[in-house]
Order: sequence, then C-alpha cells, then structure tokens
Amino acid sequence: MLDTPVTALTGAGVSAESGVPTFRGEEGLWRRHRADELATPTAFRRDPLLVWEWYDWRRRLIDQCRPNPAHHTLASMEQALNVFTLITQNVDGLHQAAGSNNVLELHGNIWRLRCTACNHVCEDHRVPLPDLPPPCPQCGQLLRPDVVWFGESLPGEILDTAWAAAERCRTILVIGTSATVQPAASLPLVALRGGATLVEFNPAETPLSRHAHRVIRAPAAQALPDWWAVYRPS
Ligand code: BJW
Ligand code: ZN
Repeated sequence: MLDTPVTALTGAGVSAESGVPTFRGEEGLWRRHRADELATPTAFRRDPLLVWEWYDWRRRLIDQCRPNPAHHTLASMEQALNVFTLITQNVDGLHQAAGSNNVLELHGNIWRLRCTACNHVCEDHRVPLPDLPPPCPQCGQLLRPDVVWFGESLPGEILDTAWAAAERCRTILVIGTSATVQPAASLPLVALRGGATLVEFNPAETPLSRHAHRVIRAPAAQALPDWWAVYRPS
C-alpha cells in the first residue's frame, strides 16, 4: 500500500458532517436556490449583487465550519502514502484546514476572488465582505468568486494533473459526491479504465455505485477513518 498510487475524489458530502450544505438531495442548496440564477456566468452578468449575496451567505456559513474526521483522514493519507493525490470539487477550503498540503481544487475556492476586468486574484477571508459586490483592489472593477460555474472551463492545469492521477492510480476513493457533474464525474471512470479498484463512500446510491468494487454506505466522517484503520500501511 505504501508505494501504491492512491487517488481520492471528494464532493460536498465529505463536508456535510462539518455543517456545509450539499447541493443535491433533500437538504441540498439546489432545493431552495436555483443553479441557473446563481451559479452561471449569465446569472452573474444579469445580477451580480444577487449572486454575491448568496456567496457572502455561504462564506459566513462555511466560516463557522471545521474539518471533520474524514478531512483529517485524507490529510493523514497524504502523510503516510508515497503516491497520493487529493482531488476535490469542494470550494470550502476544509481539506487545507485539516492539514492537506496538496489539494487539486477542480471548482475553485470560495475564499478567493477574481477581477472580471484585469484578472487580479486575491484571497479574502472577511465575513461578511464590507462591500457587495466587492471592487477590485487593483482596478476598481467588479470582483467575482474564483469558483467554476456551469458552462465554464475547469482550470486546465489542475484538471490535467487530476486526470493523470486518475489514469495512474491503483485505488480510487470516491467520497461524498453525487458523481453527476462533468468532467469531475468522469475521473473515477478513467481510473477504472486504467485497472484501478474503486471504493465509494456514500450513504446514497450514485451512477458510479454499480461500477464500484466496494461501496461503503455510511457517512464519510465515520466510514473513512474506519477504512483507513484497516488499510493504512503499518
Ligand atoms: C455524503 C454525506 C456524508 C451526503 N458522507 N457522503 C457532459 C455531459 C453533460 C453535461 C456536461 C458535460 N460536460 C459539461 C457539462 C455541463 C456541466 C454538467 O456537468 N452538468 C451536469 C449537471 C449535467 N458541467 C459544467 O458546466 C462544467 N464545465 C465544463 O465542463 O466546461 C466545459 C463544457 C461546458 C458546457 C458544456 C460542455 C463542456 C463546470 C461544472 C461546475 C460545477 N460548479 C458547481 C458550483 C461550484 C461553485 C460553488 O460551490 O458555488 O460545483 S455546481 C456543484 O456541483 C458544485 C459541486 O462541486 C458540484 C458537484 O456536486 P457534489 O460535490 O457531487 O455534491 P452533491 O450535492 O451533488 O452530492 C453530495 C453527495 O454526498 C450525495 O451523493 C450524498 O448522498 C452524499 N453525502 N452526506 C458521505 N456524510
Ligand atoms: Zn481588476
């Protein structure tokens, strides 16, 4: 196990037990908020204040959340394994807060802001933000959350690195994602094509479940530390 390449792909479910809402399902954000009004470039052009109010609300909520044992287990894996890649669709920064040093953030980070005019990128942890929509400190134009909305490309280099990690791994752990959003949802299938073993951690069935070698139908904060206690190299 020590030298066996392991890749983990996480989604909103890994942060659910920290108190961060997921997107889909009974309690999901998309039940009460429309994705096409909040998470597309068109929505932002139409009403930047509305979109920013929603992101500011989420930032305040995430600010209250702490990493859970699943995040901590993934940080331990990075320390213990020689070839380990953590890929996340989450924008909450909780993997880094748990101690993971190398996190491939496919959908960006809610604590980073990017200028729509000059592309200046800055980190800003203030909650709430003092001005909505926030102005760029370099040019005064409109900042946006540095996240990936529907219809936008994922950061190319990060996606390439994630793809390569999926291709070369022997084990892929898929944790807390509905596996419905592309291209992230294809990564486990890439790993399978390369001959990897797929282990899914999710209390609910997903389109990936039928392809998984093992499905652990339990909340990640319990199930992942239990799995690692058995598989960690001694
Ligand atoms: C637990 C748990 C516990 C609960 N323990 N588990 C090919 C085919 C069809 C469509 C497309 C395609 N290629 C591209 C598209 C379009 C689109 C797409 O995929 N649409 C589908 C919905 C059909 N993709 C895109 O637009 C992407 N861009 C792109 O591909 O560019 C090129 C292109 C564009 C257009 C056409 C063709 C090519 C960009 C996608 C960006 C996604 N952005 C969001 C918002 C990010 C910013 C923000 O946070 O505000 O990313 S949407 C949202 O979904 C967020 C998430 O990262 C992402 C995935 O959700 P995730 O993480 O899986 O969460 P949930 O809620 O869905 O699931 C939670 C799971 O946890 C559930 O299964 C629970 O059971 C489980 N769970 N508690 C463990 N305790
Ligand atoms: Zn600017």
